[in-house]
Amino acid sequence: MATVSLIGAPTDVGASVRGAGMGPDALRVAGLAAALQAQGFDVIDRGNLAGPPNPWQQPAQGVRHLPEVVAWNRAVFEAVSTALAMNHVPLLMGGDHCLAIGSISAVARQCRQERKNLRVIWLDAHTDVNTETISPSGNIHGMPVACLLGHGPADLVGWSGERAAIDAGSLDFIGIRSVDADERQAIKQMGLQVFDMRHIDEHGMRNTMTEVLQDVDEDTHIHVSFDLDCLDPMEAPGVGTGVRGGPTYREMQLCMEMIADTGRLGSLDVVEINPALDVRNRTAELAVEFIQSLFGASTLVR
Ligand code: Z70
Ligand code: MN
Ligand code: MN
Ligand code: MN
Repeated sequence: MATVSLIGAPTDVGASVRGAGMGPDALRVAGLAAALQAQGFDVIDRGNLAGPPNPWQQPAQGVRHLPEVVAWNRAVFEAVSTALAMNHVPLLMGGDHCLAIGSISAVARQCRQERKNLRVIWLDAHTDVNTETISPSGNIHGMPVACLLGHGPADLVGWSGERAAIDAGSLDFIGIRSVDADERQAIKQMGLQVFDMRHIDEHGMRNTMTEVLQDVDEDTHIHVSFDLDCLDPMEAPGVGTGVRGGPTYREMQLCMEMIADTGRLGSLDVVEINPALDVRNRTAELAVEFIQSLFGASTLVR
């Protein structure tokens, strides 16, 4: 059985609402390590990374807290690289979604070295493909996808060793229902594959995931970047920017189970849990349930 490396990154420097910095401890309190251990995994909790506090400033040149976001991502990049070098499955506990820049850059670099095909599955209400020139907010948690595709603030681009850590064709968005006006243009220009809520409504989660996973082969490393605001806020109230109309509990379980069935999950981000807005840690507990499914737990023996 694989070893899972839990990496806490307690920060909200990329977010518009304070509180996501408490996410790692919310996941610990919800029993994440014990849940994975019960499934037979070795789990090492690496504790929390260190980084600068949130200065709570206004955006400058289109971005908020750029030096702080760089510092946190540097720590994430190093920790994820270390876990991958040991052949562990890194599980990044955010923190806000800006941390996917460091996490996925490290994964992309490792995949290139091992000649593996990286596939990124981005579970989110938002596409996070803004840049400093088009972002309406300046919040960097709305920009990680752009940075990973080689667009965005220079300090956050190129970390994997190539300008683009991933190409548009190896990234799939699931659950999308909030896209800013200029972001829509960027999605078209970059040729991104968006399985939005309309697609899930019309085709169902099963057909959607069959399409997403069709070209996964033995040499594929799947990275899941799981923003908890992908879920409907009725289910997951503990997020900073909830958007009505997300996948149901059952749909999200099926999504996780179908990814698990490929046997190719190699790394994971769990981000945007905001305990300050949650109800009795419900969102972190929900996250633990979905992570269990993603790691191959199944309700019945089949
Ligand atoms: C908006 C922006 C965002 C997460 C909100 C929101 C982005 N598109 N991302 N919550 N996780 O400000 O760029
Ligand atoms: Mn996000
Ligand atoms: Mn989001
Ligand atoms: Mn695709």
